[in-house]
Amino acid sequence: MSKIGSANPQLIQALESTEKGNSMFEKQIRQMPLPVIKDFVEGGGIVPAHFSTSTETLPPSKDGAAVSAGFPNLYPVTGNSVLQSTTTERPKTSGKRVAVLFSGGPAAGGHNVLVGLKKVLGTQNILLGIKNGPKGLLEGTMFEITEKALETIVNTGGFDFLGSDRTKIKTSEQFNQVKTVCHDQKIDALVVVGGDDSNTNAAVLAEYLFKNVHSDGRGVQVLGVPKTIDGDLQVESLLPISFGFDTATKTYAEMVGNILQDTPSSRKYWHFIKLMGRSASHVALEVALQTKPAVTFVSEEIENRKYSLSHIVDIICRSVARRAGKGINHGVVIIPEGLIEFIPEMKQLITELNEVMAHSEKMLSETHDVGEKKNFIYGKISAESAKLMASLPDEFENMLLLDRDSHGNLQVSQIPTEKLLIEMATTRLHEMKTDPKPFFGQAEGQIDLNPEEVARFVKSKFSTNNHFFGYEGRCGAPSRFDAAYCVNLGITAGSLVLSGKTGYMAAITSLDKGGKALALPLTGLINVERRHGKDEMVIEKALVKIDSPAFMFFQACRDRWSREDCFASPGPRQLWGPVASQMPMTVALNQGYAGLNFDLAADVKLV
Ligand code: FBP
Repeated sequence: MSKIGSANPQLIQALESTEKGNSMFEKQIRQMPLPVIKDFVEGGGIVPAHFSTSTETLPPSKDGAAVSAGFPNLYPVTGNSVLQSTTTERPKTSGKRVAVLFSGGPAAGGHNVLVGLKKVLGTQNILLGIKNGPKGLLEGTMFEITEKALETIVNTGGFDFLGSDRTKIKTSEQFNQVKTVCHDQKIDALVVVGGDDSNTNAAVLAEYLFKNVHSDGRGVQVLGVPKTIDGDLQVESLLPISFGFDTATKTYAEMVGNILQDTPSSRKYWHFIKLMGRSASHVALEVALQTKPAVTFVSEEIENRKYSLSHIVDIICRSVARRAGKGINHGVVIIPEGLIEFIPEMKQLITELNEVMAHSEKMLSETHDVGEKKNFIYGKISAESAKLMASLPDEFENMLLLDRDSHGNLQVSQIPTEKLLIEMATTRLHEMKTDPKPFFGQAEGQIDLNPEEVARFVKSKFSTNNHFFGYEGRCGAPSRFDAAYCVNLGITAGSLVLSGKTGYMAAITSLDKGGKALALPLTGLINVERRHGKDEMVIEKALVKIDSPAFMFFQACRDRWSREDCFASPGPRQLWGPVASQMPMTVALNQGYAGLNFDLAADVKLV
């Protein structure tokens, strides 16, 4: 026992024992039983279910002919048909070696996918964990996941047990490497836990490994599990959400709620908060519904209504002026991470930059002088895009030239959109205060303040703070929703393996009524998209629909939230008690559920 000054040695010992993931909280959550869909429970334990064709199908892909030609082995088997769990008989498969990997950014709940898989595979099959994502698959670095390991990882956040990375398996050399690893390590099935790009990779692997991997002609089954905090892997009523979204949005909503509570207390700041979520605005919309800030941008609306950067600044300044007119000199603006890519003029510029950068990769990587790089790029893009790019502050212009990720996407998390909007809003508000006349009045486009309110606005101060909430939301302990959802997704993926299926992604629906396990055919999700300067077959990102119930509800409330303080603070995510069973508001609204509570049948003790 250590002795430190006059501190009580018993307390010192208790504090030292919390190291390495043993805080009181972590010890408690490992004990938490979770609800499991009734098809997977028998005699109080977890058992696999068979999967057979359901009455549901995916809507036909607009690129069906190309997909069928690109997946000659898989498409005739999986096509567009959705499978559903059935309990008339249970798979009795044994002796399978199943390898699982995490791909892409972390998302809370991943460890519980492993728990679900291990539980359903049982002791008669082997679960192997691939280290460091697709890169580890290429290298063949894997180890057996034991029952004992589950006791440490169950209900904990992060992907640290296996690690992850963003390697895209795309060359024939890489596919051969995977084939060799699977052959040498006698792998019967691979489970890819990832987002839209990683599940696209899973589809391609399922096709490539369909047969002739092992000496008896057998292939390797490949199954996907939908992960991403961005929430952009959804398929209407067939896949309500990806895992990780609920924990991330609850984490951000707590922080945004705290800031909102600070604003009328300190009464002097406008906070510009950018929220992670890459392209889609699901995260921003969910956090807005939970917290009700003054201004929230939804990128998809901006693209749909063709708003310019200047119009976006106008929306902010209207809210600032209206509130200042009433003596409210504070507020919160929520900005989705991918906003700039959705402003039509910026989108055009970024698309042109992506093409130039994809086709001149070698030349650009060999040029170290930033000026020379810029001159080269300016010479390759259209005059309008060059003009827009030159008009942006230097810092912002440089950010647009950052290296792309392995999928050819701009790394939008690095772009300081919140700072750009602060700069532009400050300039515009200065103009409005210097010469208010054209901006205020009853005419169309003017702000409807009376002279007294205008005078109050002119005298007001606009002090700002900027934040980016991103990584904070990805690895915390999973919310009860994500913890339960992931165990069930893992059991679904494991059941599909034991039922001999390949080329499917696990999904859970009817989240408000006991849950229903589905398998979505990956080929049915694939479309042709322009990526990395060429047409590629990919799973389309599910963006926010501006005619969706969630967006329309937000639209109906936002004018009120913009003019006065209507905010709510959802508080920290709860793992026990009545608030713990709350699902994302956007999911409940879009799925047409009557309430916010999720219900996945009976609680099962996992370790
Ligand atoms: P995935 O799509 O792989 O789940 O990653 C999502 C995400 O968290 C985005 O929201 C964000 O833009 C990106 O990862 C950040 O990536 P990185 O971890 O490479 O910085």
